[in-house]
Amino acid sequence: MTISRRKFVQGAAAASGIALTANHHIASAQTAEFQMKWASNIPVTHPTNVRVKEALELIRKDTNGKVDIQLFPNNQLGGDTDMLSQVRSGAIDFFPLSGLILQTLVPVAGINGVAFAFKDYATVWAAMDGDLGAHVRAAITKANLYVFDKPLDNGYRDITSSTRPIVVPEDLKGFKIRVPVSPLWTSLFKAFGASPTSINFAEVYSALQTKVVEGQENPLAIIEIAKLYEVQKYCSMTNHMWDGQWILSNTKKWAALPADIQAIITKHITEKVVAQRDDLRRLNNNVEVTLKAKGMTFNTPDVEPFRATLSKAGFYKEWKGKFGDEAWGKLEKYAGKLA
Ligand code: X2X
Repeated sequence: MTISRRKFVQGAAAASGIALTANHHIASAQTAEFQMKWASNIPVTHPTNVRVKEALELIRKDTNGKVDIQLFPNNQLGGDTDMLSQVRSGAIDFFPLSGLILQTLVPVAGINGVAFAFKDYATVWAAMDGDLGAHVRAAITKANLYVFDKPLDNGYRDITSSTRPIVVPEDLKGFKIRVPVSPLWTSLFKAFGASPTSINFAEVYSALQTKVVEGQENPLAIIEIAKLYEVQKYCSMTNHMWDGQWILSNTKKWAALPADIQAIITKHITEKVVAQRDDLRRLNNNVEVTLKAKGMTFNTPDVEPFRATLSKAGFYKEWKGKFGDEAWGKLEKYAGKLA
């Protein structure tokens, strides 16, 4: 009885081309011509995923249910390193990833993580939507991944700790800090004399809870949404780098989509990325109050000594050499002289 009713509903949905909201997933799973997976390393409540969900719904609607992209938030499909392999193999269709983690495959993609490069958001978006971003996207394409033009915002990153606030660069000496899996992140904290450990975001909360590491660094929105305040006491507003996510897709699977469908997906993704950037900037600016109420103690260090420490340690020189003159020139076009 149930089965035949369900079949009838599906048949009706398919015939009319109208998405049924109530039975939506059952209906679309049966009728969608393109069933695809969108993977994410952050919770479903993060503004990124709120906007992604809106985009996926509009894509379903505008393709009359032909394209059904399901969101798998919160590392449900694996940690970042694993999800990157899956988007390359085609097991995952869409995956937003930090340029710095993508650096393990596309070396120049880490360039926006050069410490203290972008003085404000106007500079970030001029660079990432301009020549610097275009340079990085060309390299991503060469590595055989499809990438959407506009990266998502993640935010300026700050350092949290369960043991001591980071006030001066010397406070980082020997500091056991989690960093994402990325050469630039490791090099940055080594240059400070810290003791960085590469850990995918999926394991960060437990690494902090069990004190495998003392601290980590992330934008405030992530610290709040992933509840890191439960296992961290201090937050030092170092703003040491801007981080964002390139929206990657499997090249073959993207190319297999009809042009009109590609256009619908691109339109909605692009519009929601613009909205996401606005949402996140606002949240990152306001969430300090919430985190203080949860018991975190904030300090705002003078960043000049941090920058000077990196210069002295040869951080900028090292990365200018690694990224090469062309890419570095494009970074300095926006950031000013760094090395
Ligand atoms: O892993 C992190 O720290 C996160 C969530 O900020 C990134 O995606 C880089």
